[in-house]
Amino acid sequence: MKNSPTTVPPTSNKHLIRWVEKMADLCQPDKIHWIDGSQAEYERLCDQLVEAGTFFPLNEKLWPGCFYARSSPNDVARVEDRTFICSLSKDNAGPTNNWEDPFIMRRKLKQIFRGSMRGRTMYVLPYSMGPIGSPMSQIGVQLTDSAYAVVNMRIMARIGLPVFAEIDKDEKRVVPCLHSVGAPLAPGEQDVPWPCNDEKYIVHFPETREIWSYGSGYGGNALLGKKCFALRIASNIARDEGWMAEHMLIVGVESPTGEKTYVAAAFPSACGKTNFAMLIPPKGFDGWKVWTVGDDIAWIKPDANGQLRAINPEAGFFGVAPGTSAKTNPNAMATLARNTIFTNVALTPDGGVWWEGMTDTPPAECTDWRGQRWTPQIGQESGRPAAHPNGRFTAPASQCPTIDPAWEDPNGVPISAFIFGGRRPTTMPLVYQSFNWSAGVYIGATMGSETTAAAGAPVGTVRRDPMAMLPFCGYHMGDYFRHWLKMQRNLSSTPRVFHVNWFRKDDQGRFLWPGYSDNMRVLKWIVDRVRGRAQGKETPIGWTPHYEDIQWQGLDFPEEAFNTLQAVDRVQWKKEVMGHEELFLALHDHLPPEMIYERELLICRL
Ligand code: TSX
Ligand code: MN
Repeated sequence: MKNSPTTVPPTSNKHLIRWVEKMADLCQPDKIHWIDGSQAEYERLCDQLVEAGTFFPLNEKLWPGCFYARSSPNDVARVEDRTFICSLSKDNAGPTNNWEDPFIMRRKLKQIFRGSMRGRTMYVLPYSMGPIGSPMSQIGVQLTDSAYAVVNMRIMARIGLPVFAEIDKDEKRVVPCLHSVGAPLAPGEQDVPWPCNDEKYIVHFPETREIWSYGSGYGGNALLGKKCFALRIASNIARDEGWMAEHMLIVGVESPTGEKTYVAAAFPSACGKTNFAMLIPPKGFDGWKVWTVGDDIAWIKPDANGQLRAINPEAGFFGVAPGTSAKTNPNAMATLARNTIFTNVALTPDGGVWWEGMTDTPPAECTDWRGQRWTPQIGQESGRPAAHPNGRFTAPASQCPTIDPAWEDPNGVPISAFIFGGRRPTTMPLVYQSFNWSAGVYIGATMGSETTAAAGAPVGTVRRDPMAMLPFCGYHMGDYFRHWLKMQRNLSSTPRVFHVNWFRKDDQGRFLWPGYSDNMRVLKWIVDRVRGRAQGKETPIGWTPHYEDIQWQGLDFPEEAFNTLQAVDRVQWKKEVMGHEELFLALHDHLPPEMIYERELLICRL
């Protein structure tokens, strides 16, 4: 073979070796590097990225072990319109996914990947989503020409030799993932700090369980273990095997007596999911602790006793930086204080990082995410933020002060409740509990956030995002609801289902609820309900807490304000239910009848 490997394959898996050779033949890299996952290798790759101008090492005193990167301005986020589900039948992908015929797409991909890695190294990156060896874990191998993707994946997943060993153990099935930034180099051509291509393809083959990603080096487009595998491909595997791959955080709530209750929660974007995953109880909650298991993805499976158990398939946090501060999320700030990769935030003159919302006063001067000089005045005049709104930190989960002692338990943690939420200025009370499982699935299926000016759609309408899975469900959304309903069959008891809304406003546009730490008051009621300790008040939409069911110690929140916050307005709710129809029409032929029944029941109760 022309591409003589620079390192010897640390695997005996013939299928894997043959696939690597085939893909190298297609992509024509200069070198092949089998990733061992060691610290020394990580440091060499980081040095190389510094050499290439992709990474700036941060001030070792202020930000030990941290690096700073700026992406190309045309590669700053996931590209949903370039994301494809290539199932054999279009019907299987459903109306909420972009579908392309797998044969046509394969032909197209072979064409664009041909020679795409010329002048670059192809890294063979084996990774385990979930603790290595856990019966709930899954293995992928990502071939990539991006060292940036490799070092980020080392934080976000378990990678390297132990994963090869796991593959070799019993010829485990791996999900092949091919990734190229789509920027081959001619002989002697000078590379750019952030190579990528204007034309992007994020492609999933659910039947053959493959991922092909082209043209982007950023986030979910390039760290293929995360959204591509752990959600889009895994949702297909989970449906076939009777488990759930969900876009959910997982927390463990510990009471003063040491009783531990785990819940999983799904929120649309911009609801502060990572903040909630790292919540610190407020004053008045002595002895209560919230432990973090994960902030983004949960793989959830019934155990032999019919109890749902969940793992966090990730090993790090790929969090949105803007808005993260010592006030909004001290645990995140502690987590990202070292060994963290920052992308598309601002660089300060002392070799530190900054982003909007990190401190009350911005630095007098810094370099913005585009590499240009930025001062508060320039920001004000140009309207440009110093950090990109989707600027990120990649930080090891193990560094989180509240990381749960059981976060790497191979058997997962027992899940007692699901929480759905959304950003809803009206209609939705702070918290309510569904009457039963199918009513709960209905709540998840119809959840969403009200659109803001930033979101594109007309302001003031609700953008539905079922279970926060709209961009991540790798098959038909109607079948996905069906799968949720069917899960009940393998459970001894179903988790309790709740809906929360931290974002209800008064008619002056002010938030009615302080949020953040005070969300613990809601979480405690949820735990008390799960444990059969707290009262519920029956309303048309579900059970809500009485004022006295909430622990108010440390917060002056009058009963009248609480009643406003919890109000179920029949007029608003009738409008709300009408709004559910839109999504259901789009899914009509795959929509489980239970969803129609639940809607009718809700209308009757209203
Ligand atoms: O993350 C948030 N959470 C969850 C925290 C565990 N945010 C930030 C959302 C953007 C990512 C919130 N914003 C929350 C919240 O609970 N609530 C709000 C709305 C809010 C904002 C500011 C105040 C109150 C509510 N400030 C004062 O009352 C002073
Ligand atoms: Mn997410």
